[in-house]
Amino acid sequence: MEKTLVILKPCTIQRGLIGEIISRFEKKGLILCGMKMTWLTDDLLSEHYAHLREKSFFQRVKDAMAVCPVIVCCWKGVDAVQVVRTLAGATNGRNAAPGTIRGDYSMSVQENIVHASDSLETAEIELKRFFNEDELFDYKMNYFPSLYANDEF
Ligand code: IDP
Ligand code: MG
Repeated sequence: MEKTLVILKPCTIQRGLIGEIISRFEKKGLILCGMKMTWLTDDLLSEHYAHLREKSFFQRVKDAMAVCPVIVCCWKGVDAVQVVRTLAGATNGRNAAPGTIRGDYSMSVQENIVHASDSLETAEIELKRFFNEDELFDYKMNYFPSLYANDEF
């Protein structure tokens, strides 16, 4: 089963949407393996957003991520990386489909509620970036037979 990283961005904390957004992932059937509040540093954000370093908005995106603490979560499930990206929706909240998190809660390309890892390789790197090994947990969920068929996991 895959594990993926989600960050509830400062805009989500400021707008009082923490419970709503976590609830989306939980209701979908993803399993929470770790969660903590942390205040991200500019150095960590430079690493995390390295793929945007040539963009004019690089510093602004990093500053927006450091307005207040964020909540980092690890979610587990079959195809969890793609499932979470689909739930998150398109980067620009104004274009994101209704029913997706960004489509339902965001009017912005920058203030778009969540970060979600974009591939399995990225997820592995990003989980190591934000969590120590002893902050992630594997445990049994009793509702598994209601969530998946035997041959799905
Ligand atoms: P993603 O979050 O959908 O994976 P990325 O292209 O990886 O999108 O960009 C990372 C984050 O940088 C976005 O979630 C958004 O907050 C911000 N961002 C991306 N493109 C723009 C832009 O054109 N203007 C302002 N912020 C942007
Ligand atoms: Mg991305």
